Amino acid sequence: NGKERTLAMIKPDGVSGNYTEEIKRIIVESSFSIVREMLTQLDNEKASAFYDEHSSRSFFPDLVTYMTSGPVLVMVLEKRDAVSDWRGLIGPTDAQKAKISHPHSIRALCGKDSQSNCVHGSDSTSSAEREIKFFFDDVLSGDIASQHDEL
Ligand code: YYY
Ligand code: MG
Repeated sequence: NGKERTLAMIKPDGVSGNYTEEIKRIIVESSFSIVREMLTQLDNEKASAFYDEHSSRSFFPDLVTYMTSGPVLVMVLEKRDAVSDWRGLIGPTDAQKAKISHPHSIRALCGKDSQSNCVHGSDSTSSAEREIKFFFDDVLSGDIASQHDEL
């Protein structure tokens, strides 16, 4: 049916800043279905594994500290073109820049800077598949897996 799935996350600053309701309203109004959701607390090992591609970057230790600073809400979102549409909604990585170039984006709404940017979105369909399995190992990603009935 052409639907696609992506992994979205409300990061610790978004959850503690009480942005969950508003972000979920934006998600639903933008025609995504929330297929699964889970409030969870990342530990160092899990946060490091999630951001493994950035493990050699200078910002990595601070990133892990930030990501483990409080609970996060992870969600599997579904719609046509879910991966690119969710990336479009969240806006650029640096929330400071988002406030200027993408003032209606979610990162402009609740992010602070290039680290504390409130939300995550998978950057490709292959990342989405990996990240969905990372948190929900019983849920397949991609358009072969519209299994609402079982969820
Ligand atoms: O995919 P996205 O989250 O927009 O950005 P990435 O370049 O993949 O970086 C992942 C994550 O790392 C970002 O959301 C915050 C953090 N980060 C940082 O703390 N400082 C940077 N200069 C760049 C990224
Ligand atoms: Mg990324």
